[in-house]
Amino acid sequence: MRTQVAIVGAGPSGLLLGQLLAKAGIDAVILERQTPDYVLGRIRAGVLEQVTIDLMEEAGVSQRMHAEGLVHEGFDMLYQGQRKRVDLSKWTGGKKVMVYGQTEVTRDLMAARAAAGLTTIYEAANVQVHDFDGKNPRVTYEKDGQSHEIQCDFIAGCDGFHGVCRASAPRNAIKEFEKVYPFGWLGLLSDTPPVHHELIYVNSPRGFALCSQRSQTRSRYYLQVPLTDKIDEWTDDAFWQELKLRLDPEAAANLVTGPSIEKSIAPLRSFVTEPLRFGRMFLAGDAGHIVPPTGAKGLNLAATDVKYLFDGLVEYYKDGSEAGIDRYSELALARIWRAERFSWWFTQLMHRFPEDSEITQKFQNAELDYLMNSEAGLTSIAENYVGLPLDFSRNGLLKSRP
Ligand code: FAS
Ligand code: PHB
Repeated sequence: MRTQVAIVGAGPSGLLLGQLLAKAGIDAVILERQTPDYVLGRIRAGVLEQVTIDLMEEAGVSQRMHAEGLVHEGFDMLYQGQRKRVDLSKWTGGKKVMVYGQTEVTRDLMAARAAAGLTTIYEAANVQVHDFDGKNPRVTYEKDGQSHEIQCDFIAGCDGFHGVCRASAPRNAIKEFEKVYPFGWLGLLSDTPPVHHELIYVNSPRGFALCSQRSQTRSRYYLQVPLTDKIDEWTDDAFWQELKLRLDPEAAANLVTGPSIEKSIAPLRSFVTEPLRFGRMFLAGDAGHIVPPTGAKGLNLAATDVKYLFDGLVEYYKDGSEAGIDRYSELALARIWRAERFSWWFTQLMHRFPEDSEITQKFQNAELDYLMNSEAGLTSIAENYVGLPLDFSRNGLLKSRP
């Protein structure tokens, strides 16, 4: 088989790239090692930045998102028993975010790809990437007991943190930066109405908590837990009891509990690969970087990588110019590092660390008190949370409000 772009991974990165390429008339085949149901069953991100919303529109898959997504103009920060609102729209000149689960984003992209009759090979085993240092890269895989080969112009490594593409990059050509956090997030999904109409980020002496949502009738909650915790140790009752202990009295009283429909513990890490290009193979999304989910950046960073890569590939195929693909890694990494910094900073501010002493809680409360009562502080949080503009200039002054 031959295609122009072989995409490894049918998560949001691979599917969004495939959809954008298809709309631009560029042929792509997607290889995915799992089944569609397995991919949809992974409960992950919940908040879309404006840039991601715009990309869903550009990809022609935004109809259900606009119909069912929840537009949010702010969120609450709960610390020292007090809840303060970050008015995103006020501090960014009207920008907002959309609460719409990654599962739904993936479902919309899968449906569009299937409806267009585009090739996605699920349950592709032993995917391997070859000859990407030359002009004729290849991808091989096994399916139904047969070995297959795809010849292509480019390989897009959209295969996540544990994928094969980054692992196949020459070790002397890659540098990896990593910080692993000494705790995890225990997430619970329930068909219960959200405790509040907006998200609540909690810094409590007992640990971080987050009250999020998927719809008016489906909620997503997180608790910071030790890395040694096992999911079987957490009954639903234990989860709800601990969440109430971390919330303020009003939220604790309003919390509607119910049976979990999904419960999992995710580790937290900051991770970046440099560069994101190896000859004719590019890394995009979690294949190239990971952020702690505190800043709701993971899915959104994946989307902006895809946009930068897509624009470069269009320039190559339409104008015969390699300038866009040559610039991809540098352009994407500039935005990635700013999101990594925000996600790290927000995680440090909101979580309990094993080495913390009482003074650290005092520092965190003082920083939160300053930020929540400072125009500069609120603007800084808001402009990072809604997402930096795609064309932000690393040298120019970032203007958040007109
Ligand atoms: P993905 O990992 O989603 O997709 C990669 C795909 O490649 C997978 O389907 C995988 O099966 C496939 N693959 C891997 N190896 C392969 C191979 N060798 N051959 C073929 N296919 C292969 N982000 C947020 O913004 N907010 C959150 O709350 C949040 N929570 C998260 C919780 C968890 C447990 C995890 C792991 C991530 C979370 N994230 C969150 C980040 C997450 O949303 C990612 O940013 C997002 O899934 C990135 O999408 P992809 O880059 O497509 O990677
Ligand atoms: C979620 O709804 O899953 C979510 C929302 C905001 C975050 C992290 C996760 O910062």
